[in-house]
Amino acid sequence: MRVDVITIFPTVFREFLGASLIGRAIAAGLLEIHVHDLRDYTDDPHRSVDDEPYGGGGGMVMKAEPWLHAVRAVCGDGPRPHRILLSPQGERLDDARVRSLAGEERLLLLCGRYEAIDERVRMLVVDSELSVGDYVLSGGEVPAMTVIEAVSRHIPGVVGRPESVENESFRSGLLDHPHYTRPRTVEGIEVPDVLRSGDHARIDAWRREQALKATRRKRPDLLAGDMRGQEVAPKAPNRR
Ligand code: 9WO
Repeated sequence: MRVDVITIFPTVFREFLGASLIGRAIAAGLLEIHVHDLRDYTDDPHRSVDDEPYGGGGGMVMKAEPWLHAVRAVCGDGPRPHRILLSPQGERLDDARVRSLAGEERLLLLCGRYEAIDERVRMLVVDSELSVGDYVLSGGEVPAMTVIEAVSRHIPGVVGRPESVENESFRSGLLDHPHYTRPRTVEGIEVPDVLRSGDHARIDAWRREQALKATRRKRPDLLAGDMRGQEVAPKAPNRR
């Protein structure tokens, strides 16, 4: 997969792209990432990318033309990328959307700054507007890294063991079960006996039960209506 990023802070991507999973995916040729400086696509001596809003009010608005020039230049060569603007006004990114983006040959991520972006950018060069959560940040760079990291995990070969991706939270629609490692006791808290029993059928059943309980308690919105009130385990003792 090829990902292009347009930002006024290209340097903030450097460390991120070299680290760990992403760095290895790039080195292995599974992922290609190009970061572009929006200011390179301005045509005034001050390289300005923002201006005052029509209609007044506070804050600065990102000018349309640098974006139009940058997007068209970056799209120029090769297959047409799916063009994504990261913004709190976008549709919420979730696991299903991440998987669908992973199927694209090319992505182009547009990272805004300041208080807003001229509406003509959305109208002319954006295919999807995506949000990573209902809060305002200072720009789209951190959300763009979120998209890159989440999508990369679904490119075949990027995560060493494909089961890791498949077993994770969200494919099953449930949160993860609790995990333990050595030592057996930490500040008086013991590892549950079942995990040391060696009985893998019981361990699987325990993990499924814990996952369902955790989801019901912390994220009931993830459960289908028919799973919300049900007993966790078929033979669970009556709690009423
Ligand atoms: C600022 C603002 C202030 C008061 C009320 C609403 C507001 N919206 C914004 C705003 O959207 N500012 C943006 C800053 C302009 C584009 C880039 N910025 C941004 C992207 N902030 N937060 C994101 C973002 C992107 C994806 N998911 C979550 C947040």
